[in-house]
Amino acid sequence: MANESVISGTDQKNKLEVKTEIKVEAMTETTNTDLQNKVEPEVDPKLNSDGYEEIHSKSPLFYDLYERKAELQNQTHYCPGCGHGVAHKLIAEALQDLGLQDKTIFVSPVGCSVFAYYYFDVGNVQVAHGRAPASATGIKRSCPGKIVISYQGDGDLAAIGTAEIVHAANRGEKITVFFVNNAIYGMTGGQMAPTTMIGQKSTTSPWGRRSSNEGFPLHMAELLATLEAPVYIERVALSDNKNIMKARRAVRKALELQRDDVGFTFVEILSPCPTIWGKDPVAARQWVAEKMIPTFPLNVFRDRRPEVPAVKENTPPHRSVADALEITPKAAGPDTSKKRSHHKGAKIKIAGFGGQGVLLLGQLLIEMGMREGLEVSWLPSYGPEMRSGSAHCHVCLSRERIGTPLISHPDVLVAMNEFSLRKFAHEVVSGGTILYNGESVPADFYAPELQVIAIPAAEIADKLGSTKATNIVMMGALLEETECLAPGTALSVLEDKVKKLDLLEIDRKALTAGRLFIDEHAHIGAVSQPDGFA
Ligand SMILES: Cc1ncc(C[n+]2csc(CCOP(=O)(O)OP(=O)(O)O)c2C)c(N)n1
Ligand code: SF4
Repeated sequence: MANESVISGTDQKNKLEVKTEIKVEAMTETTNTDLQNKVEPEVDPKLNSDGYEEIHSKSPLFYDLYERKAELQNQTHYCPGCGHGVAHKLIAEALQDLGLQDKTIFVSPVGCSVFAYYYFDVGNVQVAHGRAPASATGIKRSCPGKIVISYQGDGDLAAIGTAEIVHAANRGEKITVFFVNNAIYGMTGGQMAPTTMIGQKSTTSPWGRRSSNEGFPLHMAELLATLEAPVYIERVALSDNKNIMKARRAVRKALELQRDDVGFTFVEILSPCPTIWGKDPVAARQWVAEKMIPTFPLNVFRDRRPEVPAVKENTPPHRSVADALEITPKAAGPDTSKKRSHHKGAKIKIAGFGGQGVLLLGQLLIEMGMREGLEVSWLPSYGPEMRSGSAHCHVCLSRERIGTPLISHPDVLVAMNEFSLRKFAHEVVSGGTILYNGESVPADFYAPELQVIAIPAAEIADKLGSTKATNIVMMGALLEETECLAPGTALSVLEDKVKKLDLLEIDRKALTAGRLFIDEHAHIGAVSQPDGFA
């Protein structure tokens, strides 16, 4: 029985689904008896008139539904005939077959494949334009057991990200890079890419690329193959079924090498972009074969195991992060263990205007979290003005590893002004808390599912000697209300960080005053009622 497998994107329907056709040829021996008893062969209902079985399915590694626009959850955003869909399928199948799904972290680029995280049911990170190899480096070095994939277009990898890819390859980072080369910027409407071929028209080279003016196309596979470190570099093409099968093998091999911890692997995939090329999907594939392959020859440019250095290289001592930051010896304050024992972590957003100590409050909290042995993250966001412009930060304190420092739905909002209260209140989880720096919650502010506590922090700090301590009053209130960290830790952090003794004294009092305010007033008068009155 001959078994021929043909894989092609059924992008006519703009779906990622791939039609696999299996041709089944029955091997029969004809004998006289057969002829006498000639019976019409049974027609297998599964086969179509050409003798192929059509299978419409997608790899289980893809999400069942793509959580994108409500009306488009069964299909990808790629154009009909786009090579990204086929490349996605090859990667998904390889990860599935190699049993790597749960270990994989996929780094999506900027470009048409920016939404790859909607499709791959693996760990996903989306990064800035061209930076995927740098981000992948960080991820792989901090999680060496993971399979880290940097998936990039030619504008992303060979234009804005040239430095990142060259240096990641040169360092021999143990990541896999899939480089989808369609000789154009797809997402932004067809500008010339570094890989645009001589004579090829684009919106920025409407006369066709000229070597005298725009230079020659970059051959990234060949360029990277001049470096010492890479272990595997191959160029493949999605031009026809035979080449797609070769691409399939290359994708698999690159991932296997990463699984075996061998070194840097790179697969360049020549890929059709029918929309920008102005061709139908079939003609676009032909164009890959007839125009791209002669310019970018298919080849294995590197396939070797790294040589063991002749001289043993010095390995720097491995130190824990806490050790490197010199935070281990500093014990938390006296009552730390008591508080920590019921601490479940908190996601906090602190918002106000520049100059109110919004970002500093966040930094103090994560320093405290580190001292208490928690996982922490701090993500600041502010405008061009250093003072008076709006600023906020996301603070995550967790017993578990933090997936993202971005907090879309905080448990606690510390609103340092009314603008921030109104702007961010809707983000707070139902049942969450808002600590508002104000004498009372504005009369028309209504958030019945939240606990809103108004704290006259600026006034309290002013009475203590400096409005600069407003953020510390809020910190005291936060610690008392949520018990997210121990006040003793706060004191030890303040003692280390605040160098001016008079200010430290005010901060100490401010911390206590914030805590006392919660104890004495919060649950009596300062919490907003469903009718909106504090
Ligand atoms: C810093 C920055 N510069 C420019 C852009 C605009 N931009 C978005 S995608 C893109 C080109 C992507 O082309 P390519 O990497 O070839 O991917 P394709 O869309 O063809 O898959 C550009 C220039 C951006 N988003 N960010
Ligand atoms: S513009 Fe080109 S690369 Fe982008 S989705 Fe469409 S066909 Fe694919």
